Amino acid sequence: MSEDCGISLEELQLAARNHGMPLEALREAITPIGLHYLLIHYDIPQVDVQTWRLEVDGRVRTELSLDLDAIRALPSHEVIATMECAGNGRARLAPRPVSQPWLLEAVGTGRWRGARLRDLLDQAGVDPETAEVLFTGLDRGIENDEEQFFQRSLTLADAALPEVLLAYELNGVPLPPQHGFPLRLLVPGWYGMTNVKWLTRITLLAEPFTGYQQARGYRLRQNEEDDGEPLSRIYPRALMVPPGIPDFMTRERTVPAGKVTIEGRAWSGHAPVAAVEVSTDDGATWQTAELEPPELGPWAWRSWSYDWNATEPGPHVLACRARDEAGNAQSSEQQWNVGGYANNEVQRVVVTVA
Ligand SMILES: Nc1nc2c(c(=O)[nH]1)N[C@H]1C(S)=C(S)[C@@H](COP(=O)(O)O)O[C@H]1N2
Ligand SMILES: [Mo]
Repeated sequence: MSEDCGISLEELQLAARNHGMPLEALREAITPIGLHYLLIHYDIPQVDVQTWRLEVDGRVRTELSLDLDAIRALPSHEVIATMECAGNGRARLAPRPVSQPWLLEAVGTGRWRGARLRDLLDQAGVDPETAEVLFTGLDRGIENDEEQFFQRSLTLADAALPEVLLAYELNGVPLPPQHGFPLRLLVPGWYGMTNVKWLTRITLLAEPFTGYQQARGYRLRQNEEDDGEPLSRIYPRALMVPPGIPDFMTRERTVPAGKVTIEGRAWSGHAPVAAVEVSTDDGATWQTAELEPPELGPWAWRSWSYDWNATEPGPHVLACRARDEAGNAQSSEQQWNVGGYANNEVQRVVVTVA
């Protein structure tokens, strides 16, 4: 990062709270809990599980107020899901949208366990005229001059998908405070903001939700007047484990000459990953990487590798890119928008062959 990007103290303050996944952790199929990225708009709420309840209200036959045992008593399901923040890649955009300044590390893969949302909705009895399901977290703050709880909605059809969970476990243990204890929504394949943490209320709405995080935030807007399209599913991305060893300050890499196996993971929330390609000449030419089968199921990243014959001493720019079976691909140039969302420009890593 030689360019002076002028990160402000406010951005640093966000970045120090909301850490990313160190990219060497791409070696792990399931991200260890402390290495999974974090994004928390306001404060982590302190929850007393004895008094905590999940309220279900709005257009339902029976309003519910459930403790954690009641949710654990529903049939439990496990989903391995790769979660990525919609702002991943934001920090290199020019001009830089001022928010959490992610480079590429806002991703992680968890083994989530919970009850199916649709089992709970069945229990409450949903009015068929319902338009949306609103999810409210316990965390409260001020954003865009508006005091609010963190809230997001889904259409009833999306909420009823079988992979959508009310998750109470991550990697075999109760959710840790930073990931939404005691309960969070998990919508596999969708950008991070969909997965409301510290869930306290589910409300069935007759009309679409128009709160800040839905109507203003998390939309692809070209200017302040533009309403933009809402973000939903994750666009494809491949990331590599940075090869060799890093320089402490620049984090540029050094490898010894010879065969270098470049490895990484690739994902898409739209469709299965179709191919991963690697370039060792800054994107001038691309070679097909070896793509492993989807061993972790349909909602998780897949591992890939490519053997590079690194004979020429000096600096090289490595890059990787994925595309999915729905025809979505990674862009070779950044896609600017007001919020700095869904920027899946290819990763570049400078590696010096010694
Ligand atoms: N209640 C609540 N849920 C939330 C958020 C939040 O700030 N509050 N952040 C969202 C965003 S933007 C992301 S990217 C993911 C991050 O989940 P993680 O911190 O468990 O990785 O949580 C989402 N759910
Ligand atoms: Mo996010």
